[in-house]
Amino acid sequence: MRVTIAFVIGACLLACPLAPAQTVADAGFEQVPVASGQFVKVGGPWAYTNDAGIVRPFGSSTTTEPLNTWSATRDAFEGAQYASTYAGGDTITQPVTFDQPGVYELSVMAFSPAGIQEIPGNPGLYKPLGNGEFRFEFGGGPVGPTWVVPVGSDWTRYATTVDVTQPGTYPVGIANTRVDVYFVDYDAFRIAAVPEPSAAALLLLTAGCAAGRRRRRP
Ligand SMILES: [Ca+2]
Repeated sequence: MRVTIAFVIGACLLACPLAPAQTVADAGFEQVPVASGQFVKVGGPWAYTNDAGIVRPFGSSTTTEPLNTWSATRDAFEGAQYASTYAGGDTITQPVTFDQPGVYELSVMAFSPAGIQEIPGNPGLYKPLGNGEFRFEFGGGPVGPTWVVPVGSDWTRYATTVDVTQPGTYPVGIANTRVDVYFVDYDAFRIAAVPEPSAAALLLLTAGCAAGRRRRRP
């Protein structure tokens, strides 16, 4: 019986290796201090393009200046701040070092506010906000499906998996895909290793089960 238990414990250790922790710096957009009801586009480990930046609720853009349109109409999912994006072409990325190859899950909390927006660069032109759309970014391009963030939605976690074939440092983040009138706000970015049973572990499990069956025979 001791042999069988040792087989099973060994197999489980091989099948469920301790996942290496991939460090996402400032995953909740708290590092750069932002005044209440304000918006900041530079600083910290993340790089922001177009309208993307960090907000501290509550507030929304009252300017129609292009590339400075933002929204902060909910409390942060965690902490006091989060990232805001407006329409297509906005990206939020940072370099992340992966020490080991493997499958990793990228995920982020997101919501899309409802309302009416004055169109940047077109004073007096108002349009209703619609659904947001984004994809995860990995290695300098989009990865996984296009996620629709329904207009008027509350914080929800969206996730996709990436296959890291070589250890290294890769840009990781999100990119808004649809060119339209919408906001998507983001918080609590996460990266987690996805454990996969190795072939050796499956062989050990099979051997352990066989040994167990033999020992149970009278
Ligand atoms: Ca936060």
